[in-house]
Amino acid sequence: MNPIKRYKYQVCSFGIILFLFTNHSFGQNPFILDQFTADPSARVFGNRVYVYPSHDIPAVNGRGRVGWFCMEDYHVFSSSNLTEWTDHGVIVSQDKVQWVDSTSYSMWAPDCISRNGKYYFYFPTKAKDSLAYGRGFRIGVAVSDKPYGPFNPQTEPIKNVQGIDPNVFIDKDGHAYLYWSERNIYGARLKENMLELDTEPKILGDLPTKGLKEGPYLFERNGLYYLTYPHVENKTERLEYAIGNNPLGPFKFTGVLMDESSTGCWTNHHSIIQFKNQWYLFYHHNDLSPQFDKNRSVRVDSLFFNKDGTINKVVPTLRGVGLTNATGKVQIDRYSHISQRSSSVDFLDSLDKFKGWKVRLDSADAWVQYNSIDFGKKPLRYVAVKAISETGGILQIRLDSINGPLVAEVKITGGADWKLSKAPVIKFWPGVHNLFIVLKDNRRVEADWVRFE
Ligand code: FUB
Repeated sequence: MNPIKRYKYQVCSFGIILFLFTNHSFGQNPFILDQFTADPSARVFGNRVYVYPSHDIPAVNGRGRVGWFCMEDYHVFSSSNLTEWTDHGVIVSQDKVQWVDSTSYSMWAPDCISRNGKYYFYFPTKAKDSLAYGRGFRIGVAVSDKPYGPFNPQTEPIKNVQGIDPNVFIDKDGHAYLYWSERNIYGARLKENMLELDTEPKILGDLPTKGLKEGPYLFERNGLYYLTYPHVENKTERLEYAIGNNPLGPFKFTGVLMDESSTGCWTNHHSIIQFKNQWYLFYHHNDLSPQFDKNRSVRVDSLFFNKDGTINKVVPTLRGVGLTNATGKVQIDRYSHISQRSSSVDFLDSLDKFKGWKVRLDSADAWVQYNSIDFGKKPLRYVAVKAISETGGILQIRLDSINGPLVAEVKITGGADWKLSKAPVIKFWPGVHNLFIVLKDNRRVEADWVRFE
């Protein structure tokens, strides 16, 4: 093959590979829809956000402990806009790390950080030799030249660290710190090599003493060090934070940044990053597994600070972050708001939840609102709705308010199957708008998505 042809071939195959790995989730929550993901550690490397989550899989007899967490490997996901995510595949798995008990399925919450052109991936799990390493969790490190691997696991876990949920922070003076939890939250300085402790571990306080604390995540903003962590104050974990003037504290409990999950998901685990001048909270719920909270899904919402440095509580949304392209499938079941009366959301297929959700509008004037759709500049002439309605029904599509400009009136044909119904766009409005879908009469319609063409 001549060099130009080879180049074209490589570009083309890279494109195909990227396409295959791209999960078009359009920034809604949860944002990874083809597998369970939990404990998202988000990092900005270059101009992309990388998310290193745990990878929940259902435990079955012979694989993990039924009814408990079950994880055998880690994937990494990345995005340049927080709306389209690329799954880079498996980066570390329990059967490829020398010291790990590959029957334990305990590859819990990880973290990753970059230093001097290398990427250090920290993961907690159980060792196969409990006499040498103890019975609890140890923390290992795998090293790579790229944020998406391949990662090369060290042959031994980090000495003098026993616990879960590693988190790493590098301060402005270049010192690196490792945090982890084992009922309490611990911290210690790391050596320059990022693989060994430089100081004795210390318990970080002054945090609430009652109830489990785990999942530490430390960041710095305007000279304040924020130690954030999940804590069970009542029944399930909520996210709290404490502020200090030093990476190892002391930290003073300051407040709650996310309340307990309304779904009853017992765990929450998070990370906080600034990307393109906006702060974001990554966390998890059990959206794709409402009956079993050990199969979780990662989410992201915007986070805002008050002038005094305190954090505004983040309220979980389905809509998530970023703009959604009008020409993609707008998943209106991930709504911004929905009418209190005569509307609901359910799974498309109760036996295969990975197929996603649908919105049901039952009687006249029931509506669903989906914010921040980018219509671009080039006129779009049709709107298509994937919907089902036994009787047939009419959906009005309006912009920016429930009585805003009527963009289209879509007649949904009656029948027992899902169909694509199309209608012409009455007037095209360029730019970014909020979309309102309103049921015109009392004939029930269920809709999966809306797309402009
Ligand atoms: O994912 C397993 C464990 O659940 C994590 O290590 C904890 O932080 C909790 O999210």
